[in-house]
Amino acid sequence: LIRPEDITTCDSTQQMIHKARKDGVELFFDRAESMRPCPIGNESACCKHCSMGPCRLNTKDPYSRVGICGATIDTIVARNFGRMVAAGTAAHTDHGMAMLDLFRGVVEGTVKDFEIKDPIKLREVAESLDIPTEDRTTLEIAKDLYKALELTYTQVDGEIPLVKRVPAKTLETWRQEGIVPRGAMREIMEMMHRTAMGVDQDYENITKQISRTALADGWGGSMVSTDISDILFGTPSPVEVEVDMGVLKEDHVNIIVHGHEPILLEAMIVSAGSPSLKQMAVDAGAKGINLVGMCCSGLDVLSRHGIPHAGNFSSTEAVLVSGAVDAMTVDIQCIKQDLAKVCECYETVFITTNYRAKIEGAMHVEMDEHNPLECTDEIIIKAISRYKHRNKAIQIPRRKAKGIHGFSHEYIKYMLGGSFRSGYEPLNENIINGRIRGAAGVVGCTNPRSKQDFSHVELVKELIKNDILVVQTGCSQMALAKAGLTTPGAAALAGPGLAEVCETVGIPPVLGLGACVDNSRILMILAEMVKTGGLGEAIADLPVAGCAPEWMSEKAIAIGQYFVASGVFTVFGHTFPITKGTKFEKHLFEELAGKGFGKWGFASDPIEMARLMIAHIDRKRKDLGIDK
Ligand code: NFS
Ligand code: SF4
Repeated sequence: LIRPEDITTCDSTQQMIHKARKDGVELFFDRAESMRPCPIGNESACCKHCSMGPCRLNTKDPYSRVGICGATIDTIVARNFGRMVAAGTAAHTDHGMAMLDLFRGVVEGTVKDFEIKDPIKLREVAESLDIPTEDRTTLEIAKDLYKALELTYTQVDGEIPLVKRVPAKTLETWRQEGIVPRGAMREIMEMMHRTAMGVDQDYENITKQISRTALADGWGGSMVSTDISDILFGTPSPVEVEVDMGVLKEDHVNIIVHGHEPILLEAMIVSAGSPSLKQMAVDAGAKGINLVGMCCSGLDVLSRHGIPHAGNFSSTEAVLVSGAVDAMTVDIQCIKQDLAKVCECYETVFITTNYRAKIEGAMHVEMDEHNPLECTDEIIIKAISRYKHRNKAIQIPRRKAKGIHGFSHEYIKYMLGGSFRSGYEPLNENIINGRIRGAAGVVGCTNPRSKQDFSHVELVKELIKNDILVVQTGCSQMALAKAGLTTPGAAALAGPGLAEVCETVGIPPVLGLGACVDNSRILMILAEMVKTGGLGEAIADLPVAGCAPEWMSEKAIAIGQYFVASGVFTVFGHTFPITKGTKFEKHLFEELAGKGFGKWGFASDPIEMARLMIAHIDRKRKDLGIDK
């Protein structure tokens, strides 16, 4: 058996793997060991888009064979890649759609338990879409905004509304290529159509639709999701939070909320505050109710309300092994089916809440946004009852780390500029004068095929050491939070220029922006940097780079592609779903940059990832004439 220390650098998860082995409970790490990936599928060199196949091509000699229909390796890998982007985009846009449903309910008055919490953001978003705001009530503006944002999904012709935020030159590139998204539904539909048997069989043309679909995610579905979440639940501002499994409390009713739609945890917070439920917990012998987030759901409420967070994707089973979790409740995305089994082993109540995502063996308590507390009250009652009947040995890892999170792009603007001249000028100035070399987004999942957290942490350390400011989202943010790098004190690990800026402003060198849909906040930062001036005219001119070192989800591929199409050099780690030595590879990894986009990069080792990113940033600095 592989040693836990070789599986993960997360100490709590290591402890839980040891315990799981003692308890005879299988975790996904164990299956990752015993199930080797198929070498052909690993390079995406197979096609099963029709029943003449499946056709498997030779990854060692990719042009030696074609599919039965004649599809070449480039067609096959491009189509497979396109379908990953379609699936990832669908996930983010459907999540955004759920937020839009909620917003519509609030605007129409049919949803009473939520309200517009941030009318300032509402006005800003409306103004960014040229919706008149002067002398109008919040509700009037909200009604117009709803209609405008709905077009992000449903529009069949024209340009999605939020492209108004894209720097002019970047948008010009998209127009020239004919890839400005019309509406997300149309782009996803067309992507699926074009990748079906016998349709688009030119990898360059397929790539155009891949970009168009991905852009409908980044500047569409994800951005709408972030904006509406901020409007309804508040725009994040820095907050100190505790993370890691040590946030579980043995003498409390522990409830973990894992998934992606913020509404579940927002409603849980209200229920957990109810005096009668608190009393019920006390009557059961507990000191109180302890709400804890995981994955992106957790990041949403950590950023907004400082709710503690127990860990990232690779720790969602491990945390159950503690025996201290009375209920785990989930909604959509990144929820491993085997959580049901592990919950059963530890008698943890496992509850699905979304009609889209039921799991065999789980209890289903549906969340209805018109009456959300009915669902969350019931979850708490079930958790209290598990607490009362706890009969498993409990072993909670003692590790906890404190950090500052909740950096929205609005707050970054305010914080950098101070109250007198809020704006991105200070960031741009510090990049131009060389104190900050550039900026990097380090984001994305963890993956049992890659030592958990290791690449995230080593990469970020290397970047900040080289004076590169790091922004983060998703499971990556949690890796760095656990490692203690989201505190202002971490500036000690930064290079002298970055450290000076961090100390002056009082920020960590690693800024957590929230969940994966909040990668849209990174796009907004990039757009602001271009508009502020001095760093070129397009996003592709900026000295920035992105990385998802331990990615696993199709959503990550969609995100990577929208960053590439927006102009960012984007490095992925540990594996990449295309066949090496193909024209399609060359297209993604080299040629796109020549058309005014960014491009993809790949490396397995975090120091090598950093080297690629720094080299790109230095090249951009040189092009801008700010290398000294
Ligand atoms: Ni992002 Fe959130 Fe994590 Fe990966 Fe999954 S939780 S949306 S996909 S695993 S970062
Ligand atoms: Fe094979 Fe072509 Fe059918 Fe794909 S579409 S399975 S390559 S015959």
